[in-house]
Amino acid sequence: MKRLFLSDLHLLCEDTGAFLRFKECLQQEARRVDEIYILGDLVEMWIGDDDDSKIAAALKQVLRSTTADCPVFIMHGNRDFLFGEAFTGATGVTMLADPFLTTDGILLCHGDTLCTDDLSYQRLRQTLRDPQWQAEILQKTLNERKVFGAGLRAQSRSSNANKPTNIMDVNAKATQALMSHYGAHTLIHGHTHRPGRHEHDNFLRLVMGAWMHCGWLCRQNGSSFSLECFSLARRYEI
Ligand SMILES: [Mn+2]
Repeated sequence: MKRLFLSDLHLLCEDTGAFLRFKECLQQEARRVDEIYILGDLVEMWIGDDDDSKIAAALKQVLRSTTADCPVFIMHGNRDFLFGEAFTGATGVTMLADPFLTTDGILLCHGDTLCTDDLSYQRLRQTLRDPQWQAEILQKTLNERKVFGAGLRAQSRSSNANKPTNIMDVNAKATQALMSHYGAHTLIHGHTHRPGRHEHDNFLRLVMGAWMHCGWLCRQNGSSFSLECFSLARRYEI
């Protein structure tokens, strides 16, 4: 099985290096791998499937053409928790529950549920993922949601700036408990923006980085996993 995993692209505009590399990456990899997984925070903020911005249209177009060649699975992150049925219908992607266990024992999650030391974030997450709260947000006009989304991003920046960095990483006990519960041998996640390969006693943990200074992906080829980073300034070539 050949799979490609991405996360935390935080795409903001359709004409940035990150967006162009994302497009090239999906176009090329869709012909080479069996499945593509995007484990949350694909975009910087998703304010609803009716978003009429250029990036929303460009994103849907890229995903639509990719799913014609290769199945694409997407997990909600803490920025794109409003991806809904209209989005999946327009793009052909399949949404995944968080966490998701593959048939070959790989556990996938965005990563934020494991940051249990960050109590204020966990409280916020409960609200953001509450279906009733989401339904109320989606009742607002598109313009109201644009303002709301910008406020949420600003709030995230300022609250994270004042937090000790260790509480924004995954909690070791929570991670171990999750892996034992699912009996998985490998964990792949993002969210923390701390890319790395961690060989734990009884499982491997691969953390994808955010697409800031470079692009990141995790590649599975059978039982081997590699973490790769690449320039966002030059055309993506396999
Ligand atoms: Mn995140």
